[in-house]
Amino acid sequence: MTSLRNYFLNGAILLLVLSGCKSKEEKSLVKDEGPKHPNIVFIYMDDLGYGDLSSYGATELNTPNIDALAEGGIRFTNGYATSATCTPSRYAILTGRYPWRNKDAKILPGTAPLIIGTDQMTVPKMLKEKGYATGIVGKWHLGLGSGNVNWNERVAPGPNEVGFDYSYILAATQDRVPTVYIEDGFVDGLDPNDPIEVSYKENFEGEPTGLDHPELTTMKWHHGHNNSIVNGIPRIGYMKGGEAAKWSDVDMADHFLAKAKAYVTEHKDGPFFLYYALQQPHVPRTPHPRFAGKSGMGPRGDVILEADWVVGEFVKTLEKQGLLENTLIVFSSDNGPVVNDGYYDEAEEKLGKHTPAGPLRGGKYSLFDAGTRVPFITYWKGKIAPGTSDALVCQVDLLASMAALVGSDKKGEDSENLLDALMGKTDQGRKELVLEAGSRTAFRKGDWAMIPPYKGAAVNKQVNIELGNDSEYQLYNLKEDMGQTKNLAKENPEKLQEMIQGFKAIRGENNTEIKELELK
Ligand code: NG6
Ligand code: CA
Repeated sequence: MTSLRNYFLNGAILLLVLSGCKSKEEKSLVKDEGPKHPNIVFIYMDDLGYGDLSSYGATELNTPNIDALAEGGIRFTNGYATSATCTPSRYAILTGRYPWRNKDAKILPGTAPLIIGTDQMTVPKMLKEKGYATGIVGKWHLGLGSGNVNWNERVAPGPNEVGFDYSYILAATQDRVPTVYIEDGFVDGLDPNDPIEVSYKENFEGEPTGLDHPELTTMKWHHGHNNSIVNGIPRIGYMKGGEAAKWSDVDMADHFLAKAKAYVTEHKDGPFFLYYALQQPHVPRTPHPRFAGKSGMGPRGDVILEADWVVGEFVKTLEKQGLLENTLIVFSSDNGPVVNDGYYDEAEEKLGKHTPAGPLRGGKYSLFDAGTRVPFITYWKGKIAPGTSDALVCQVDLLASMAALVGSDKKGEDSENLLDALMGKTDQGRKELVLEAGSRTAFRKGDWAMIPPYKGAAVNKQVNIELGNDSEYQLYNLKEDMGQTKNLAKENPEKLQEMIQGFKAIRGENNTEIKELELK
């Protein structure tokens, strides 16, 4: 008995002595293994394609500042948005849930109600529970209010009700009304004597539109975009009043940058999460005069150069505040590229040899890979060793991965913890992924992509993009055929069956939405 007691006692003493003997270095290593609370920044582009950065192969555009993140961090070659348009991808990146589970997660008008439930888990909510300050600067496009918004009062619920302590946003898109900034729910700079009214149904009496008064426009509409005119640009939707609050399109990049820098500076004692959602290169492309003409590729190229400069300035701010070693940056885009998305802005004429989608097929709105495969970079100075990763990663995984980073047990319904892949510790990403374009979905598993047969046009002629619709099943091996040129469905029926089964297991055997779109 005594000897047993002595044995335990000695053991305990030995343990104490051992831990007391640990060198300083060992201690810091041990500490390093626990949950970390670095600052986290998502830099999210709007419609930037897989081939739009020099670090992703562009030869006609030079993007040194974003390239510096790609070269100093992990450049993912299989990084995906969930969807080929904005609203659903933005829903997924914040909630960790596939957007096709929510029927309202489709391109929203500026008057749409909020589509994230205020009781839903989100990246900022999860981080807030861990003591983070949480902010959004830039494009929102996830709806505001609960229907019939009065823009002259506090507009809610919105970002502040789903996890952000601070929000400075544009409500929908740069081409949609209301063309004003909203800070914590209030229209910035609104003159109460000049109230704002917004409608997507009918014009307000006496207000000129792009359709009726093309002579008042300085940017011409190609398709859609012929309602209210703001700063010479005809938009989607009608708006009246709010003159003093209207944004200046050419100053938007500088304006958001100033807000993002101020957020970092004010929260430098951290930890903070900043979701910085840039508006470029979505239409209307309105480079600041400093960048106009700089790319030789028209405004689309110019705003990509502008965005690259913005990213450089933002990173400099982190550096100046001494935060670069303590900040994880995730850079990506909400969907693939489109050249002509509704305005005559010379994007097509001046494109030259540039290929916004790189080697991929399709573009924005497409089920082919260019719709959803986008630049995807993680950067953390001193913590992430530079490299390229082929791991399959998706923005929907950021919730679970950031939760793992900060030691939270919160998860999104479809979010996988890919922290090791994002940190460059493994090349193992997720095994499979459902991809979405409009109301249609496709399936990626390993190196394979399967697109079910869908009704509808093969090409959207307005934007000149192949949508992925075909009367037959399509099966591609992306490793051997990145450009999806060779349909292997007939040649490889076993693989096709495996893909269909895998797809149905996630998407649901009897999904009525798919059934309506499917050919059989
Ligand atoms: C489309 C617009 C397009 C763009 C898109 C949303 C027309 C004809 N086209 O409906 O210009 O605004 O919506 O883009 O109106 S997204 O990147 O926000 O999803
Ligand atoms: Ca977009």
